[in-house]
Amino acid sequence: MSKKIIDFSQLDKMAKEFKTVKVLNEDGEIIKKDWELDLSDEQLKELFRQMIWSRTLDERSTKLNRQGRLGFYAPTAGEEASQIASNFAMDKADFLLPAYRDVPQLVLHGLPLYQAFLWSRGHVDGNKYPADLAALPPQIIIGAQYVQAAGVALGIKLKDQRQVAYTYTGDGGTSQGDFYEGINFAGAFEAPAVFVVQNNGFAISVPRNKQTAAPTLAQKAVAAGIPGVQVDGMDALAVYEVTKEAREYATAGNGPVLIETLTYRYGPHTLSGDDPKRYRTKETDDLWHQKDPLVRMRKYLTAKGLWSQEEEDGWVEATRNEINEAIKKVENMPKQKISEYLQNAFVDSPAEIQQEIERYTAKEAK
Ligand SMILES: Cc1ncc(C[n+]2csc(CCOP(=O)(O)OP(=O)(O)O)c2C)c(N)n1
Repeated sequence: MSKKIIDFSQLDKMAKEFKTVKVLNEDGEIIKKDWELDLSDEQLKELFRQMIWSRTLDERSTKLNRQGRLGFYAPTAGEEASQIASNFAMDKADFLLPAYRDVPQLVLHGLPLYQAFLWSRGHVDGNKYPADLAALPPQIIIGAQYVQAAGVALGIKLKDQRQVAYTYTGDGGTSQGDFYEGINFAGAFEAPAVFVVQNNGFAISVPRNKQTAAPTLAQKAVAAGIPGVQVDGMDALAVYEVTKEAREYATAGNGPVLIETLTYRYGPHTLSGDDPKRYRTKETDDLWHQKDPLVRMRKYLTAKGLWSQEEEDGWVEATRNEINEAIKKVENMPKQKISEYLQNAFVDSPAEIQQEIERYTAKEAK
């Protein structure tokens, strides 16, 4: 008989239990047997239109940033299935707590595009949200939204509403204390939160396998006593289905769910000085391009007779026009006043800030 009491093979056994959920293969064919899709033809087209919108927004935002017309920008191309399909499973009344890369979901949830651009340019008006928008501004502090999402979800539960709070972080975010606190708290209070981890392989330049010894990020849910699921994050139908089920589970009063999406960002981490060539090879990029979520959906829709080049071109053009109008509006607005910026820092400004406000107000009046 072995003298060992601890079952050290438990770790490996557990990792194998977290299989990646997939629905569409790279040829756009449904691989799940007896699969019944929860989306009508119209909804499928709308989901794809939103994904095209997001890719177009990414391309234009990158150019606008390079022209000095946008400020902070975190590229999203490659992550459309993860971002847009998860958002597609949500309700308007659900509360979104986005991270800096989740601007597309925020705009689709109801933030006017010009305000997203204002946020990128550091203008306070970018944070003045319409009253009916259930969302917070994007968070730059990694993992912080997880704690806030747990709190918002508890609020939803106390008000007896059938909604969820949903939030996003990256793979790196799951190494933060806030991540564990958030999922633990929501689990303990059975708060209706949907936590999405967008595992795009890198936290800036740090590869996923250098960030944690955990074989999957989905299994981090186990310690919090909540369900965790890993899904192919380049497969819009799988992401949609998983998020929809997670939402139903949470709104039925069962508590939160953690979803890990396996995805990839084609561009740099942000446009503020990162060069992905220093830590990623062309071979890795090429491999992920073959899994592209748009190509996969296009093939699937074509086989169903739901796609045409003309229609897609029309969507791209409409998006470009929408972006042009939004950026023009932003550029025609009065410049941000420093006094106004300072007034937004506190409800009751401390004496030193008050002095600064007065100093700048006098300067700006000249
Ligand atoms: C608390 C905190 N620590 C460090 C940073 C600096 N930082 C910005 S992005 C980033 C990496 C995030 O990687 P990941 O969570 O995988 O998200 P991704 O950007 O890849 O979606 C870091 C460390 C920060 N913003 N906040």
